[in-house]
Amino acid sequence: MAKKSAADPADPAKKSAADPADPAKKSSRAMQPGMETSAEPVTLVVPCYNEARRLRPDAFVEALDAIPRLRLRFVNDGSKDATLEVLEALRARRPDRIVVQSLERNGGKAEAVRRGVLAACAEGDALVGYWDADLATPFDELPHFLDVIDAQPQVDVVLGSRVKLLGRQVERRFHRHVYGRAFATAVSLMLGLPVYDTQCGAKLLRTTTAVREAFERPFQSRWIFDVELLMRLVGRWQREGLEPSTKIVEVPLRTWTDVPGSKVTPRDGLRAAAELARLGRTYGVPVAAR
Ligand SMILES: Nc1nc2c(ncn2[C@@H]2O[C@H](COP(=O)(O)OP(=O)(O)OP(=O)(O)O)[C@@H](O)[C@H]2O)c(=O)[nH]1
Ligand SMILES: [Mg+2]
Repeated sequence: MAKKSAADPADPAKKSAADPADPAKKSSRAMQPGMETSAEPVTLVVPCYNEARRLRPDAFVEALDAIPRLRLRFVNDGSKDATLEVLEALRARRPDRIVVQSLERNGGKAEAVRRGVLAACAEGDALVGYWDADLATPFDELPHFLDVIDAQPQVDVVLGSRVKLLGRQVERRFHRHVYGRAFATAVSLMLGLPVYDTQCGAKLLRTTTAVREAFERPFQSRWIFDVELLMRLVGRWQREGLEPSTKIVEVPLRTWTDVPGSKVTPRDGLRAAAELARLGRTYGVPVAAR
């Protein structure tokens, strides 16, 4: 069950255009692009599985203070450690901007994100994203995602992309980088789209009917649900006569850090390859309009 903040009726996450008390509706001239308080609020779902030791509560509070339109929905994925206590303490620091949703049993990141996104959609949020709890992608990157989605109404999906360029701090372990490049090349052939990075843990979505419906059914994939999400969307857009390459934008990150404590093992890499083959059988190669 979703654990809502005590101040639920006044929850600014439940925005309505007519709510003058909503801080997200007040205008501010001094903010940087993507941070305007007059802009549409955005809810980020943060899946958390046994994150008690890795979570940096101050970083989340700082982000909320720096980006007035931001709300956070943490989904505790049946953690066995003190994650829920840590999240509740964090929520108490900004109770009107943070929701903690707790799932009884560990269902994996895909299901945790799916449940969080569906709950945010049910609240009527027009912009929803998901962001890994380890903050491998720092919140400083979020305004760039918002700039894209604010400025381009036809764009429904913004993907963080870990492109290793000179002058940027994108530090991935060598073997993860090489495996990631091979994986992404296979995915782009399957999608029929030149996507560079589907597996970055930072994504922003406009909750159109297509996007909402893409989260309705559980994902068959546990490890590469981001790919399955794109396959669902690409198939649907093609069916509706929309060009998928106009609906998705990748934002190259300036900073991405390989945060220690990842629960992903080399065996998961093999599982991901097997899941990709299975997704190809389900959604077609390249993804077909069906
Ligand atoms: N691994 C794992 N992560 C989960 C699960 N449920 C939720 N998560 C969250 O998913 C996010 C990603 O987990 P990480 O262990 O950092 O894995 P990753 O970022 O995909 O892989 P790295 O690139 O190695 O960091 C974190 O916010 C986790 O707390 C789960 O069952 N397993
Ligand atoms: Mg990580």
